[in-house]
Amino acid sequence: MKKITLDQVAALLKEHDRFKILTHTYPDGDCLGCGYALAFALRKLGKQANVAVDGAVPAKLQYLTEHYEEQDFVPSYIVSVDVAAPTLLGESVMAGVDHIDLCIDHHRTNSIEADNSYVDPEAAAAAEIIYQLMLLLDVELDEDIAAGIYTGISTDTGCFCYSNTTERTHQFAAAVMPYCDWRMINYVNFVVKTRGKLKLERMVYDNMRFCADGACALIYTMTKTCERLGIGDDEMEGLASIPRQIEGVKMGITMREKAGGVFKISVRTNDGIDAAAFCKQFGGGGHPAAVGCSVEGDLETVMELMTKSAEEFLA
Ligand SMILES: [Mn+2]
Repeated sequence: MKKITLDQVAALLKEHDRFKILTHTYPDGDCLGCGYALAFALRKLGKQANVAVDGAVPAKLQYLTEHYEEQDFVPSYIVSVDVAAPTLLGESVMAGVDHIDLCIDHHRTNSIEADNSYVDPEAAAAAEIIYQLMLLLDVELDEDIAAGIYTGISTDTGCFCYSNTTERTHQFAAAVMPYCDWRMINYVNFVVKTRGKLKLERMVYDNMRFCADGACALIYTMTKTCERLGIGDDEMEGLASIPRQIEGVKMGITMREKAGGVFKISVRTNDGIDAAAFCKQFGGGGHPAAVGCSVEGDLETVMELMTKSAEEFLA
C-alpha cells in the first residue's frame, strides 16, 4: 500500500476511465454520498462509473440515486470510499473484485489494502475529501454531486454537532449548499422519524442502564422488537447518539442484537475519551469519538461484559 497525496488521487482519477466505487456494509450517508457524488463527477468528465452497494440504498437516502442509473461496462479501476476495514466490504460489493486500486477514507484506523491510499483523519466525513477532489478535477457542482457531499458531511457530523466538526467542515458544506436541497437532507436524516422508531426510542430510554457512577450509559435493541415495530437497519443509525446526551455521561454504549447471537456495539464518547481504545479490546475500529465492534453472546452476558469493561476503562 502506498500513501499518496490528494493531487495524486486526482491524477489517478483523471488517468482512468472505467470505475467501480465500493461502499461499506450498513451503507450510511457518508459512504453513499461519496460514492454517488464521485460517480456523477466522473461521468461528467466523460468516464464510466458505477457504485457498488451492499443491499439496498436505505429509503431515506434514495434521493441520492434519483438521477443515477447503473452503466453497462467492465470496470478497470476499483476505488473504495469511506471503508475503514476489509471486513466492511460486503460479498456482493466485492463480486468480481480481486484487488482495490485506490482507497479514499477518513478513518484513522483504516486497514484497507489498496495499491494507493489517501486517508485524511482530519476530515469529519470522507465527503470532505470528495469535495476537495471536485475542485482539483475542475468538476462543476450540480445537484447530485452537492447532495452527496452535503449528505456525507451532515450525517457524519450529526448535523454539525459531533466533535469531529471543524471550520473546514462548515466551509465545505456551505460551498455545496446553493446546489442542493439541504433542508430536505437534514429533515430526512435528523428530524423526521416513523412512529415505530418513536416507540423503539421510548423503550430504549426506559431500559437505559448506567454504570461507572453515571459516567457510562448503555442502551440496547433486540431483533424481535425491531421486527415487531417494523424498524429497518437504516432507521437504527441515530440511536447511538442517545446515551451520551445524558448529563454526566462520558461514554455511551449502544448494543444492537443482530441475527446469529451477535450484538453490534456502537460507542460514542464525550470529553475526549478514546472510544477506539475501548473498542480495540473487542476487535473494533473507527474514529476516536465514534467506534463500533461486534460481540457474541446473549443480552445479559454482553451487557455485563460492556458494563465491567466500561467501569475498568473509565476508572
Ligand atoms: Mn464516514
